[in-house]
Amino acid sequence: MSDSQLEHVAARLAGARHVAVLTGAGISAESGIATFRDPDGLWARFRPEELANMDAFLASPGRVQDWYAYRRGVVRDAGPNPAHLALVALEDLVPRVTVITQNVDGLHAQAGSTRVLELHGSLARNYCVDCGREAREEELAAGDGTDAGGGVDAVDDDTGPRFTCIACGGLIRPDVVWFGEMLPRDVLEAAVDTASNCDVLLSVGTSGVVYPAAGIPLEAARAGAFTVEVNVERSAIADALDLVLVGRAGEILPAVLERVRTRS
Ligand code: BJW
Repeated sequence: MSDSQLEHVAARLAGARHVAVLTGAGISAESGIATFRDPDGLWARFRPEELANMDAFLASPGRVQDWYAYRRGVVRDAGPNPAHLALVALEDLVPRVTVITQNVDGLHAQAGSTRVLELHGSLARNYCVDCGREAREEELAAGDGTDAGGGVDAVDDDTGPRFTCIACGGLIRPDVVWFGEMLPRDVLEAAVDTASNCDVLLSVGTSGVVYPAAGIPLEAARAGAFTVEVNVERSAIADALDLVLVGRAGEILPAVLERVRTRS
């Protein structure tokens, strides 16, 4: 990442009316939350098809529930990092900032971002697959972060359901989007609309391999926005974007923000 690249991005941001930011697991990596596809990421240890789809859940509900209980525990102990906070601060420098996140950890809202679109749902919500009733946090708390439900190794054991609905006995699942499932229609529509109408789009910490999310920066590029990637390595969509800033989001975003601030 060169000085002139940073200046270029800062100049574009300073002149923008609407900035869209697509984020992926990489923005939370510096908060201590594992990504999916990095060498030490979640998929290095577990196969997505065994955990992040409905068939896997119905075949081994306890295993999948344990995995999510473990991840809820990790997220509960984590907090926003300088990358999340830089996006919050950007709201004071640009008329409109919309964060479109694939993350289910809630860290953008926790940091203070005011316009957040959660494409893949949230770990914080859980519901019954039979009656649709939302399970309250205290109904799941017992399994979070404990030996029974929390240890990441617990997902190696094939168990029966750990959490069932107190109203109907159905299986409780996280309100996240698994492979083969539709994204929430209103959220996806708002995200595509944002991409089509922004002046600048930042794609931060995503591998750009999961669709339709990976299509959001491509739509922004098609619509004429200035598109920038921030990633420790070039993603699958990097070639389609205007500029790639290689490095950690927690270092690059605060540095860019500082330069926008000096221009304002
Ligand atoms: C840093 C960093 C630092 C590290 N600083 N950077 C078109 C083509 C092909 C396939 C499809 C297609 N359209 C749809 C599909 C099918 C499928 C799909 O995309 N498959 C591909 C993988 C092949 N998509 C779906 O099924 C979606 N649904 C759908 O399309 O519905 C319509 C439909 C229905 C039925 C049939 C067909 C279509 C749903 C996708 C749901 C994804 N769900 C998950 C799990 C969510 C719940 C959970 O958390 O458990 O979402 S999978 C996982 O991947 C998670 C993430 O949000 C998502 C993206 O991952 P992300 O965020 O990019 O993380 P990583 O780990 O991949 O990358 C991290 C990046 O950070 C890396 O690049 C690092 O370098 C970087 N990094 N540290 C900056 N410090």
